[in-house]
Amino acid sequence: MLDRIAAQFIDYESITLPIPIGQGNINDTYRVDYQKDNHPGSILLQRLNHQVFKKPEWVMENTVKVCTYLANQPDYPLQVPQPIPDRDGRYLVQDNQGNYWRAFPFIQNSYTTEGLVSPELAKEAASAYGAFARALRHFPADTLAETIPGFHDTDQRWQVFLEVVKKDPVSRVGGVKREVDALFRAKPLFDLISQLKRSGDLPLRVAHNDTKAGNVLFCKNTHKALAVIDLDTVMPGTLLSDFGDMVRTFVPNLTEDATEEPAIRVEMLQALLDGFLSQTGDFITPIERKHLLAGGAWIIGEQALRFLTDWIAGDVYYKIVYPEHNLVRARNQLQLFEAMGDNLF
Ligand code: GN1
Ligand code: MG
Repeated sequence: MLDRIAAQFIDYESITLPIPIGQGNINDTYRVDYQKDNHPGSILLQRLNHQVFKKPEWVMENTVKVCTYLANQPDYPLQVPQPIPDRDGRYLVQDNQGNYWRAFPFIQNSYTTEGLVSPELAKEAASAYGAFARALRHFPADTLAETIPGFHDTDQRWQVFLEVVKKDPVSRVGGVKREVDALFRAKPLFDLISQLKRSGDLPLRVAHNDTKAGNVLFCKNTHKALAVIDLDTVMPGTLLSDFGDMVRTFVPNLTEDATEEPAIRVEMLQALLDGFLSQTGDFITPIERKHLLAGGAWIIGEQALRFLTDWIAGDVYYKIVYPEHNLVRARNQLQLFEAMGDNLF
């Protein structure tokens, strides 16, 4: 089946079996190697999860707009993997089960990393995300579609959480009283962030919204960043959530799936600040600068809220690998939230 999808995007004489790559919780990604006129080529084929992205065509519109803009910024230091149109010029192809597929160039000699990274690599990634924010600082953010409405609207997520706790559809609330209480301790910070957004103190910017280590391509030889990838959640948003998701994913000494209690690696916070501010320091506002670390605690708390909501709802959003996966992730993020402590921001 995948070879037929691939044939929509590329001409080839022979093709290898698609190799699954990446560890995303939402989409499925494959690398396809092929031969054409005795030359090898590779593309990425990706199934876009249309339960999560209800308007797949909006995702591609945003992606194409942002890629085109970035590719036209002479001082953007990174490569821009632009989506590949199919033979009819469309960026999405549907299979006979109704799934949506798109293709990207595979950047040779690159790697991504999902696990723990060194401070050097974290600084490099933060600098790449900073360069991305910098290149898009004059892009009219409000012309982008909200591919997932209210993605970082924590007030709205809080309401959804309260409703699911009330409904308790699969009788799990009794077992998570401590976790629910712990989330209430994050509420004052959620309120502070909402207030900063409402007042206009946090300017609306183009946000990437998934700034984990795994969304930066690094060069296998130099370990320098080559590209920022995964523009599915590029939307109008805030700079704090992008810095915040970096803190969430780079700073702990364990990944979000770990069952043991994660700790903060302070040297990583510094590496992220150094890398990010090297690109953004001259244009971000003093209020943004002041709240970067609070952004970290915010996004960690919000992720705990999202995982716990999904656990209580009966695992309807995130892919899970074993039954208690969402609960383990929620506990992990709550412990991380506590570890961030008030002294850091
Ligand atoms: C999802 O699939 P992945 O790992 O790129 C999620 C992120 C979460 C992350 C938590 C569209 O991202 O927001 O932070 O899982 N993406 C969406 O692991 O909800
Ligand atoms: Mg993603």
